[in-house]
Amino acid sequence: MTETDPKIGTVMAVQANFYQVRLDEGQTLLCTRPTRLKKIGQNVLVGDRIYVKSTEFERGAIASVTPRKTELQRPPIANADQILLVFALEEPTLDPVQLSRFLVKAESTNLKLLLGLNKADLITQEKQKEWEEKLKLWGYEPYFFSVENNQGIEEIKTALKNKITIFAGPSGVGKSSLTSLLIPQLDIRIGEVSGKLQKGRHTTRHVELFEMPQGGYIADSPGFNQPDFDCNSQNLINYFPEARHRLSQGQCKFNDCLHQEEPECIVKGEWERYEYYLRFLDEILAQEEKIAQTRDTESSVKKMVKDSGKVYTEPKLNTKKYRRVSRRLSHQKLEELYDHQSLEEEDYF
Ligand SMILES: Nc1nc2c(ncn2[C@@H]2O[C@H](COP(=O)(O)OP(=O)(O)O)[C@@H](O)[C@H]2O)c(=O)[nH]1
Ligand SMILES: [Mg+2]
Ligand SMILES: [Zn+2]
Repeated sequence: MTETDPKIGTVMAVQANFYQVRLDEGQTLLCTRPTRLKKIGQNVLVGDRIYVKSTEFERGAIASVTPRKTELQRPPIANADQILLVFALEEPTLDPVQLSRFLVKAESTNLKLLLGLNKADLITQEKQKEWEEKLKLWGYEPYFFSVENNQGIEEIKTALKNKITIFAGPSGVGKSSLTSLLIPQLDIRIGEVSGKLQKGRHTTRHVELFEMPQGGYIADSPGFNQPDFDCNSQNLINYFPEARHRLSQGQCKFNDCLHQEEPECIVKGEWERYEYYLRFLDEILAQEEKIAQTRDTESSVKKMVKDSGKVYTEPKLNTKKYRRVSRRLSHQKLEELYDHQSLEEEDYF
C-alpha cells in the first residue's frame, strides 16, 4: 500500500461495485467505495470529481466526493454541463413532433441545451435555411453539420471543449459516428441500435464517459435516447422556449392554467408548436390519471357485471375528481410509471 496524498480524478463508468476513475494525472484506476462513505449515504455517480487513495497497482479507494455542479437522476450523472441533442435532417427525415418530444425531455433537465442537426450533406441549402428559420421561431439555434463530409464539425468541437456533454437523440441519426469522429481512437459501433447491445434492466441507468483529445467528455447513455416525458402537466409549458417567452411578458388569469381553453390565457395563440404542446399535455394528463387510478385501485373501484356476465371494475370517483388529484401528483409517482414504460420499450427494441 502506498501512502500518498489523495489524488483527484473523474468517475468514468460504474461496473458492479467498482468505479472506473481517470486521474487528472492520466492514470485509470478501478476503485471501491469504502463502507464509511456508504454509511453516510454518499453515493458516487459517473461524472463525479473524487479524491482517491491508490492502494495497489491500478486499484484505489474513494476518499471523498467533491460537491456537484449538477446532478441528474435518470440517467444518473454528476456535473454534466450540457446536452447535445442530435437529430438527422434526412435518413430518417426530421420530424418536428419527434424532435419536440426530445427537446422537451432535454429542457426538463435544466441543463444547457445544444441542438445538432446531422447529415446536412443530404439536404439542399434552401431546405436547411427553412429549418433554420423554423427553429429560430421555436427558440433554438442549431448546429448544422455532417459527419460524412466534415461540415460544421469545428463549431461542435469548440462547443464541447472542456465540458461534460450528454449525447442524446434517437438511433440512426449519427451519434456514434460523431463520437468516433471526435474521439478517433475509440472503438464504437456505427449503425447499431444501442438498445439491442445492452438489453436489460439497467439500460436506461447506464452511463459512460468518453474523453475527447482536446479536453472534455462525451456522456453516452441509452436513457436519453427515448423520448418519454420527465415532467408533469403543470410544468410542461416551461419546456417550450417560445411559451416561456410569452409567460415572461405577463400572467394567465388562473395560477394553475394548463393553457387549454381557460379564459385570459396568455400562452394560447399563434405559435407553431402550440398544437404539439396540447398533444403532449393530453398524453401527460392521461398518464397522470392512470397513476392516480392505479394508486387508488383497492379503495375506489366497484365491481360491475356486464350484460354478458363478464365482471369488470370501474372507478368509484368521477373523472373530475381524478383530474384534481392528478394535478397534485408528485414527480415521484410519475417517475415510477416512466420506469415501467422504459422497461417495456427496452424489451421492444
Ligand atoms: N449521409 C450521411 N450519413 C451519415 C452521417 N452520419 C452518420 N451517417 C450514417 O447514419 C447511420 C447511423 O449512424 P450511427 O452513428 O450509428 O447513428 P446512432 O444510432 O445515432 O449512433 C450510419 O449508417 C452512418 O454511416 C452523415 O453526416 N451523412
Ligand atoms: Mg449509436
Ligand atoms: Zn394559460
